[in-house]
Amino acid sequence: MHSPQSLSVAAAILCGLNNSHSGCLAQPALSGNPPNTTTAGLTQPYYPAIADCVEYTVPVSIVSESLAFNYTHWEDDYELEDFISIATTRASADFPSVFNGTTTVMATYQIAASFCTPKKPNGKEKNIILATHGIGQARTHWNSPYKPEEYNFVQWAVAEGYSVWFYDRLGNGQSDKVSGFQSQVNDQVEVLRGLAGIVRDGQYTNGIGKPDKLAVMGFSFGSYVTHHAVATYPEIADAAILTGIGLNTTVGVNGNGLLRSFVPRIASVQNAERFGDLDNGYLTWADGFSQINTYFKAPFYDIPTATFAEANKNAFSITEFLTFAAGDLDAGNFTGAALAITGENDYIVCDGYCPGIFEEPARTYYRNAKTFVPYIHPNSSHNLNFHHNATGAYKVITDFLDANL
Ligand SMILES: *[C@@H]1O[C@H](CO)[C@@H](O)[C@H](O)[C@H]1NC(C)=O
Ligand SMILES: *[C@@H]1O[C@H](CO)[C@@H](O)[C@H](O)[C@H]1NC(C)=O
Ligand SMILES: *[C@@H]1O[C@H](CO)[C@@H](O)[C@H](O)[C@H]1NC(C)=O
Ligand SMILES: *[C@@H]1O[C@H](CO)[C@@H](O)[C@H](O)[C@H]1NC(C)=O
Ligand SMILES: *[C@@H]1O[C@H](CO)[C@@H](O)[C@H](O)[C@H]1NC(C)=O
Ligand SMILES: *[C@@H]1O[C@H](CO)[C@@H](O)[C@H](O)[C@H]1NC(C)=O
Ligand SMILES: CC(=O)N[C@H]1CO[C@H](CO)[C@@H](O)[C@@H]1O
Repeated sequence: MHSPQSLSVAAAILCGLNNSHSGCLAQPALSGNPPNTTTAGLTQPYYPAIADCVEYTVPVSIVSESLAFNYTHWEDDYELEDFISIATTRASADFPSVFNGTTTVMATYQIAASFCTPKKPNGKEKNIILATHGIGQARTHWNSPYKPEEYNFVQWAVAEGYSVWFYDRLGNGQSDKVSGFQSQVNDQVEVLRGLAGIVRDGQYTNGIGKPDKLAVMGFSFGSYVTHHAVATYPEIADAAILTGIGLNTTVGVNGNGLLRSFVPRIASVQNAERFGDLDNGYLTWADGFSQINTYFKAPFYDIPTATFAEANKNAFSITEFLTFAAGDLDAGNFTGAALAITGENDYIVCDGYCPGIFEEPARTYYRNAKTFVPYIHPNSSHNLNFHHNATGAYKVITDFLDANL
């Protein structure tokens, strides 16, 4: 059910880091492969040399019951800080919900996407992974130009024979922008449902045609979008890969703690050049250290990697942050295969330590899945994609698909 969150459970979420905040560490030079300049005309900074990649702008029409944000829109960071102090005080139970009712959103959005297939197909390329990024980086989360041998999921998956379809979420990257006081999980579930249908129909699949199998995959906020989507529309995919997710929201997600460790600021004020086209509902953490606090665990990451993540961060909307768990949770009608994987020390979804709280209620939610695997990846916090041994996590994912698609 799409239950509104009250301010006091202002939970938090996800991924991303980076900002071009001038006070941050200098951006590292890219290492590993240089951008493949033969992809001239494409907009992404890098594509794996082993892949054939194309970019699309895909119109997606949705009808969504969107929660109505019922709090004064802040004009500046002073007003934002007042909102945060009210949202996190122990007296916040006396404060009315920030959401009041729903509005029906009927819209067609332009979604920017990339699709990569193996140059040397081996039969698995008709198994397509449809990936939804989190809070932080847009679709470069999956296709990092920075040390791609270590941090690029698309490169790994294509080497394993899979095709990957990945897109900028609404409000991110090159996709359409909507108000940061509206953009939220319910709308994005409908976007994913639309995209899954389009890909299943073999549209925008660059000669691959209709996929044999479709796996939906997410990171962080994108994993909640993916989870709610398969819970509500279980037929959309054959498998669900949820990275950086935790479904034990009572013990695992510390909403007040997250709102505080994110240290939110109005994004357009922090960096007008990058975020000036976003309204004041779009926020970003104060600096690279806030990102590290929330997404990374020492000594399992390198500072230049976190700096890269900060320099490439996108803003997130307040309504995304407050609604991440507000979709359908019970995936009891999903009969495909599901993998939930996150870092052992995930600060965001496990309050810093996953053992003991990761399996339930996730296993109950996925009780009718063909298989459900809860996997705790060692030596990592939330952003497992940019920790040492990210490829160890990638191997868990593609081994899971090999065994279960
Ligand atoms: C770049 O991509 C092209 C075409 O996809 C490929 O032929 C070429 O080998 C790649 N170059 C590098 C440097 O990876
Ligand atoms: C909150 O909702 C009420 C009733 O719909 C409306 O009158 C009021 O203007 C809303 N306040 C804000 C700040 O959105
Ligand atoms: C919604 O707004 C109306 C009108 O301002 C108010 O009476 C009601 O209590 C609000 N509901 C919530 C859940 O805040
Ligand atoms: C499963 O689907 C049925 C039929 O649409 C529906 O009535 C039921 O509520 C669904 N169960 C869950 C757990 O979503
Ligand atoms: C969350 O994990 C705790 C600790 O294992 C467990 O007691 C609790 O039942 C879990 N919550 C749910 C909703 O399953
Ligand atoms: C790397 O990740 C894999 C998969 O989680 C794990 O089995 C292995 O122990 C990890 N290695 C290190 C050094 O953390
Ligand atoms: C340095 C360190 O903490 N390494 C750990 C990585 O994860 C494995 C498996 O959990 C541990 O045994 C190591 O101690």
